[in-house]
Amino acid sequence: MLYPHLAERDPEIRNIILKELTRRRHGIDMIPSENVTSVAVLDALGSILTDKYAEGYPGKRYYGGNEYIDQIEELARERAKALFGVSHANVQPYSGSPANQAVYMALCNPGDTVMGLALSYGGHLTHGLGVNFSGIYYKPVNYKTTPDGYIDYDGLEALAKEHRPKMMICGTTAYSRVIDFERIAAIAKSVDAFLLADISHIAGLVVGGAHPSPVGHADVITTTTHKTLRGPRGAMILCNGNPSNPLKAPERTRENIPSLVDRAVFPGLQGGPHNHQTAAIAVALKEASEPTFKIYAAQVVANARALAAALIEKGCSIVTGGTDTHLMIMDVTSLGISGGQAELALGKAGITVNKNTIPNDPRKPFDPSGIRFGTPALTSRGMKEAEVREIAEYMHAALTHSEDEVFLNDIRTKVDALATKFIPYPELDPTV
Ligand code: DSN
Repeated sequence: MLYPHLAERDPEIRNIILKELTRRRHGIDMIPSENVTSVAVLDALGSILTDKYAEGYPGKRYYGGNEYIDQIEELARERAKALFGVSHANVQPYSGSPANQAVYMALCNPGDTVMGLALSYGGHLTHGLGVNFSGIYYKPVNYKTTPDGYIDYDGLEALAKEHRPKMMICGTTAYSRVIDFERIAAIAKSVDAFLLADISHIAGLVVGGAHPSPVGHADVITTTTHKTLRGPRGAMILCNGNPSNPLKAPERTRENIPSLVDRAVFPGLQGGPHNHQTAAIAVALKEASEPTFKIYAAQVVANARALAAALIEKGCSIVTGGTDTHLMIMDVTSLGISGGQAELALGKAGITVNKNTIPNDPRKPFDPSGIRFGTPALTSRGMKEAEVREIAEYMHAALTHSEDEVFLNDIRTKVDALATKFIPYPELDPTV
């Protein structure tokens, strides 16, 4: 029986978890920031490590009894350093937004100018947006993409020269093309700005050799651990150099970035690290260093390319005309529907995507012109190009019959037949 202790203590919660597991088994999750972790990652995440307080860093804790927690955090740090090829890793950020917040705190003063890709053009809330801490406590300047959807590097350079930001951010949540870290680093250097690369979406592709690495170009790198990296929810901050004493305020220089980062995470922003999460990150990093992960990363991109090509063949409009990564954005307005309607229709057909703005979107973010979807989770389930081409058929059929409930239900039956051939978490059977 799955979750026997919950069955005894809280069957209500257990039943809802099983319903979610069943939903996942019978549908296809194409939200590109989601994935299917290994059951080993889940084991670490559900472990007794959650009970322990360990404020501080290995060897320098504010609580006793941390000899084994230290070993876990050290393993996670060492694995992160080896996998990404950096000399310092902080594995304590609770998630991606707190990791980015820590970098702001480490490298900028409130009121400093920061520059990132606009959210509505594929950036992130924390890359400089008025309603987020990044726009409330700092002065955001946003670069955009050109009308064809590629990052406007010339525009970025002109803005950097005009505004001379303290920190520039590269990294995306809804962008399907390779990021030219070298070019952005040269621009940051020319205006003496720190460069943060937020590789949350592409970290798994980077370590799997399917996207260039920002190491050697960016001053500091943040990543979540639960997207293409296929770990638990969580985040890491990576950089080069060695921390001195993180409890003394160091000068804001490039050499001091490791100390500045550590000090910003704790005691600057967080208290006790989530040790169960750290252990699960360590497990995911071990898995990502195995040769099969390279095959996974290459297949994620091959699947995304095959999906984009199949959709374009059917007349769908994919921003930039394709993808180099794990995701793509589709403009659905030529089909006579909005992004919200597309998300709903696909949901009824058993395919989960999210509505998303397209570059220079004339519509509002709550019901924009596009949808965002990708291949990390379905590739983890073992699907390849043939299955992805089948999915393109179902997506196109659903999108062109978005009002026809009977038709959508018929598609759902076909999606179910495909989904149940590639069950996520095959070790976890909700029916027993
Ligand atoms: N919410 C994440 C995503 O879906 O891309 C970014 O934080």
